[in-house]
Amino acid sequence: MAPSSTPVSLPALPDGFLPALKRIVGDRGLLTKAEGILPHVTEQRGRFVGATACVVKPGTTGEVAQVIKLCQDHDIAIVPQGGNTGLVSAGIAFAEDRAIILNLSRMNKVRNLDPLNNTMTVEAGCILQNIQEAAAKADRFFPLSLGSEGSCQIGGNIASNAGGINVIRYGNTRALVLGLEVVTADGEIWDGLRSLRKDNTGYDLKQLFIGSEGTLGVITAAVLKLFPAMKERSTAFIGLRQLDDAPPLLGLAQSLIGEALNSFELIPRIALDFALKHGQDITDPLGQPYDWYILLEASAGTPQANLPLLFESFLEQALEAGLIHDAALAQNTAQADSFWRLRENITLCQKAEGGSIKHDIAVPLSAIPAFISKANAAVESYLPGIRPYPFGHIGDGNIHYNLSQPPGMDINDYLAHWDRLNRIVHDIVVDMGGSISAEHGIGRVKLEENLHYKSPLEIRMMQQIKQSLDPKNLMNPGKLLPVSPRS
Ligand code: FAD
Ligand code: S2G
Ligand code: ZN
Repeated sequence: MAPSSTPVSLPALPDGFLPALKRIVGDRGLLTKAEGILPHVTEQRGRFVGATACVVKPGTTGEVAQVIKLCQDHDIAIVPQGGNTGLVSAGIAFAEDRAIILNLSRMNKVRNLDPLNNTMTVEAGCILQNIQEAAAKADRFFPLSLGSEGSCQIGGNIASNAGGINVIRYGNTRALVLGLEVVTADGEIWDGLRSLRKDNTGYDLKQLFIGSEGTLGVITAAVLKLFPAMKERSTAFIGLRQLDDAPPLLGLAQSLIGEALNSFELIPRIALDFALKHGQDITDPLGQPYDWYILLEASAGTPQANLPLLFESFLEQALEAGLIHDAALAQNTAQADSFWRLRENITLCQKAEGGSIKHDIAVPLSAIPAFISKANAAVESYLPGIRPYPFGHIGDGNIHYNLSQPPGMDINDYLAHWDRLNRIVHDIVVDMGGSISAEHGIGRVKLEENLHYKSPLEIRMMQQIKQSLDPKNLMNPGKLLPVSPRS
């Protein structure tokens, strides 16, 4: 069941707790008034509103450690928070969590950038876009890129193991982190900020915290991998004859363009229609309607790369093979950016059309056309008038299978179908050997669904790890794993 969204009265904080907190972080590091707290307890889509007595914003790793120790002493839970752009309510506190929110925004320094070692050491509160820009200034490339990059923070990206549009070439966040600094649940500072590609001295502890959704400790800094700056970029917006042609088209692109291929994104006609209707400065790149589009991009580190030639021969061969109807090859950066503006408008423009019940799923790439047609048939027979809105990172098997509210249906009547539609879609996904959360994580919103599908052994193993690293269950209780009684 989705989390409650009716804020209930909050248990008061123990006497002396707030003054002690203020002594650690000072006035500017503490929000206790409702208007200051509200944005921190409102989930991205405004679907759920949580509750907390205070938001604390430490300025240093030492302050984070002191805050955690204070919470330990008073048995107060902690919800770590970055940019609060998460989509599974993992970064907000709910009344029943009896937690404070520990927001990392003030820890936003780039501690070191070593172009020769191709590494960058950043604090958790660095906004992703600022990291990308700092890397570019040093003639390097940091490939993590998502629609929320203007406000999400690297600590949240790491804790949610974010994906985005460049995963087929560079992997998820998990593949981009070399070292972490973490404050553990008992307030110890673990300095794991190693900038090595090889370190085989025991368990790879950082991997426990990557994707842990704030349930094991607070990430305060990270060493990130950097790559050579991209000097050549080719971008195409393609109209498909049919969805079945997407997997062979990717195969052709990978065989002809090779590892220079960064992104391969699926866009359905309905998303283009919504973007043209609600978006700013959006044009239809092909000028006539197709049912499905692919936005793909390749890049190379050398300006003389023969990427444009490879790209053109790929498009010619795809046309000859009857895999595509039409294509627009961006003639300049402005045109390439206009294709991406369309893509990044998809979420916002769906919101403008009303309620969206979202499914962030992954199935084997070859199964995606079958999944979409099976899921469409299932949801349309369950709720006639519902509008499937499948888009996203088809290149790595991840589809955002979002369902737009039937026109004319009351939003609350529609959202009442949340659980039933989740189960219809997720049953099909799991039958196809897929995952019910490809990149957004579990949080609170998908907790029950995850428990339904994940093997009891996997849940037990995760609970054993949680129990050993956070025995008092203070770190983000009730997210990712079922709430276990506080010891
Ligand atoms: P928050 O939302 O603040 O927190 C997310 C999780 O991380 C929570 O569990 C929180 O407790 C934990 N956390 C945050 N900071 C820390 C820390 N320092 N230490 C420990 N735990 C911490 N996601 C994708 O993966 N791919 C996409 O393509 C994508 N596109 C998006 C597009 C839009 C328009 C929007 C609104 C969201 C999108 N997202 C996407 C979801 C979201 O942006 C990502 O999950 C992002 O990584 C969250 O970062 P954040 O800083 O906002 O984290
Ligand atoms: C994206 C955003 C969330 C959604 O844009 O790639 O991760 O499902 C998604 O709208
Ligand atoms: Zn995505």
